[in-house]
Amino acid sequence: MELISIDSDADFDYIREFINSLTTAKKVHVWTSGNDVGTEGVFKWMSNGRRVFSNRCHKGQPDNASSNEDCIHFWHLSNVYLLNDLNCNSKSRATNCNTQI
Ligand SMILES: [Ca+2]
Ligand SMILES: [Ca+2]
Repeated sequence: MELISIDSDADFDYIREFINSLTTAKKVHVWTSGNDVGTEGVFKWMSNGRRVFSNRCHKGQPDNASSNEDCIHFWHLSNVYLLNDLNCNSKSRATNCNTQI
């Protein structure tokens, strides 16, 4: 299994629409490969090492809440999916998206 990396706004929009189409009844977290495990505050995609763009994050995110959030996921909040950092071990309503784009 490979977690997704997102290289452009167009890819982001495509993936978000895909996630929305799959989870109409129950909104879930969808993990991506983005993380700041290597250097706190510097988020990179695991597969290619490119920086995660921050213009598609929820307001105030990423916030490294409780100094323990290193993994990027799609978070459905205020009726929209945007990115957020979350504890990598969180299992709350989580799923994976390993579709090749
Ligand atoms: Ca972090
Ligand atoms: Ca967060």
